[in-house]
Amino acid sequence: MALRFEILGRFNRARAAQLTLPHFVCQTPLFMPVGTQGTIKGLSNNQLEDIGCQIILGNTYHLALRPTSELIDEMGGLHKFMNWPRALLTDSGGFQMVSLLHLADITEKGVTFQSPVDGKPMLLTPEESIQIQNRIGADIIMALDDVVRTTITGPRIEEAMYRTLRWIDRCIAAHKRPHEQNLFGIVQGGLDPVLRDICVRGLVDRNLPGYAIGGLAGGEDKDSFWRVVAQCTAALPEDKPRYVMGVGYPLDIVVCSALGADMYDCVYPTRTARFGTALVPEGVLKLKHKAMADDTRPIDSTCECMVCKNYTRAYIHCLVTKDAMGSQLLSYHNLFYMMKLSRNLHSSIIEGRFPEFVCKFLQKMFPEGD
Ligand code: PRF
Ligand code: ZN
Repeated sequence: MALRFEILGRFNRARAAQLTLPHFVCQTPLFMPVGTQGTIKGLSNNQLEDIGCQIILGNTYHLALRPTSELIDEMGGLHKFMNWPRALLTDSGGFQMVSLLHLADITEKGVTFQSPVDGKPMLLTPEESIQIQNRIGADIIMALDDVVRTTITGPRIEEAMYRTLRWIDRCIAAHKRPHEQNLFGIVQGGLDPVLRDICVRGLVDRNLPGYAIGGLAGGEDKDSFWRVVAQCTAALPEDKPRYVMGVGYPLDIVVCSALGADMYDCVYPTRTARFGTALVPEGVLKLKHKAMADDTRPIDSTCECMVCKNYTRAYIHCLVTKDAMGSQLLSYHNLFYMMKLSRNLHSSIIEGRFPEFVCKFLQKMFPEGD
């Protein structure tokens, strides 16, 4: 195991912890921005550090295609290659292939897909995914899982859950750097509590350094989503980090943290920035809206970020459709918002004022009469 997870405070099921990884000491609850090609689109590493990013996510699938894991290995690993001194996490690649390339086909061997480079069929096995992630060298690496949409039903959900359990053993056997990199297992099982329970137990038996809750945030209703998170967090070990994959929206992060989850990742804050949307305590602010054209206020007058200190809504409105700087400034603000939310969750849990924080958060987002 290459991590330490110390719980510093609790409020009912919510926890605030210190997660010590090989490259950085992180505070949880924690949001991890997603950088596909070894960068968060439009932001420099210095800016990410200024914002308070503690760990960023890279995708095995993208990095393996370009620049390739062999090259990253030759360059001394991804930390060195991209000059990022803090923590990194890589996802195993299967989910990206299935969600990006609808042609991906999953068999017991692994995930088969057509290479977007030359169109040739390629196979990503659990062993290969781990080998690639060992070369990339992230602090946390993810097991290859069989992910199916939560909105489908029938035997395919069960098949994917049992396959995920069979693949975890192949991942563990293939992992060559357990003292430098932490392999997290991923709980699958769709919305079925019996399948989720079998999967959690199976993974916990393997005594992994951390666990992820996968297969969610794929279009299921909120009630089902939160129920699965609640069930999994209740069954996972207290003393290990719990990561809800592909989440999300600020409200979901607050709810999942109340349910005992610790880590999150999502493209939403940066993707929505590129569409001209800012995250604010009231919800979202659409900078493309014509009402912004002569609005001299900052995006959010309560935000202390570099963008809100220096630029008006009118200026960002003007940039947003014409210049990459518009989406860069919005990405900066949105990630600052997510990091501030993570820090507020952490400190309010430790200081015993988590309920007050959640009430204020909800009151701002859903004011009376709206
Ligand atoms: N598995 C993996 N990556 C993921 C997910 C998953 O289930 C999700 C949730 N749909 C996001 N990213 N490996
Ligand atoms: Zn701001």
